[in-house]
Amino acid sequence: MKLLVTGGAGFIGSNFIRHWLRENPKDNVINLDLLTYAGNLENLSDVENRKNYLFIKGDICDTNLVHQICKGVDIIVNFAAESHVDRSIRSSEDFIRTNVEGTRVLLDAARKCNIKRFHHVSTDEVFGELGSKDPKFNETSPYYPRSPYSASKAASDHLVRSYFYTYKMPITISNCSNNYGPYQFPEKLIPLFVTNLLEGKKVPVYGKGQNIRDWIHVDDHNRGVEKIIKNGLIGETYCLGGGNEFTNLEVAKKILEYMTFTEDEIEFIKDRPGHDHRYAIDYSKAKKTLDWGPKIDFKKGLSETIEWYNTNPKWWKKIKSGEYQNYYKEQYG
Ligand code: NAD
Ligand code: TDX
Repeated sequence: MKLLVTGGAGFIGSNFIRHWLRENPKDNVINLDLLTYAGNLENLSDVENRKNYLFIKGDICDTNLVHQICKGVDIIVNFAAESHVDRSIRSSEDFIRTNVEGTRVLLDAARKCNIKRFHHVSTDEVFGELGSKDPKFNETSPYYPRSPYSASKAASDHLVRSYFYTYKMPITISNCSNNYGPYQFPEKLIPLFVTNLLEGKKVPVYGKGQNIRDWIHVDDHNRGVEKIIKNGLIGETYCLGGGNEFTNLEVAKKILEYMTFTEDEIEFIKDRPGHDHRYAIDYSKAKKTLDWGPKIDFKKGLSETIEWYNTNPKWWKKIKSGEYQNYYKEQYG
């Protein structure tokens, strides 16, 4: 099989490529990534010399490039996106461009090249927010995105689904909850809090810290994506979640406790505008039809993740200083 993975230099995409090459060592993987602020080739330094792995620096919005690369590809897995809610609040321009137009370019190229499977990686945020007692999101939940980020992801999901109905394109979609694990950019809650504490800084909790997220280890997510690609039914959507609902304050306290800090390190700051109260995923469809479920216990996954940041200060210190972008600038411009 020949896979085109987009956004493979980011957090989930790089962990996916590592996972796929481990589980499917004979497959060929092309990683197409624009290396925005979130893309980091150091995430893949352990696979970069493999003969069946090729990195191409490029934009998923570049029609000519994408059409060229797609020739001979069997499967496209689309991770490429602008992914941070707070950035989308500051400016939605790149979000619409990459998440919507980029997905459209990929879909048209996939159609022209008769791709066997187009898997689109999406988020639970497209469904909006839940109240504390609402039932969890599932595949039939109505779309109600409330941030520019989630609106752009919702638009991309709709486009992908429309190509199935209109052109019979062999698509699948996954909507996953909040990921954590190694190589996550330290703007997201868990790596930001852990690296701040390692640097002697406080952890900034938005509002009163009562918003709830459903945490899933990135390896569980990627195992789910692999199952969908291999066994998921064409045209179907699958919700993937971790079954780990915690308030942000609870997560902050777990991190502080593991790292032996006191709650004095918490700084409550101004809330995120339009801050979604709660996300939670009912993954029973994936469990029943794909025999998939999360395996990594949150306490264990969180402590291993904290240890990973603790033992890889070079990786995140370069990011926080901005130096990481020099790694590829000489090579790729
Ligand atoms: P990330 O921000 O860490 O990585 C995104 C990658 O996409 C980066 O390497 C970046 O360089 C690349 N990219 C951005 N614009 C591009 C363009 N125009 N062309 C080519 N490459 C481009 O994101 P992530 O957290 O790894 O998320 C990956 C995907 O999973 C996204 O689609 C996101 O919406 C989805 N998702 C994320 C989470 C989460 O908790 N992080 C949860 C559910 C779904
Ligand atoms: O400094 C912070 N303080 C804080 O309280 C940050 C960065 C976040 N938060 C809160 C906001 C959220 O309630 O923590 C929660 C998690 O925030 P993020 O890590 O920014 O994630 P979230 O907004 O939930 O979105 C994430 O999950 C779904 C990813 O960034 C998305 O790409 C994914 O689709």
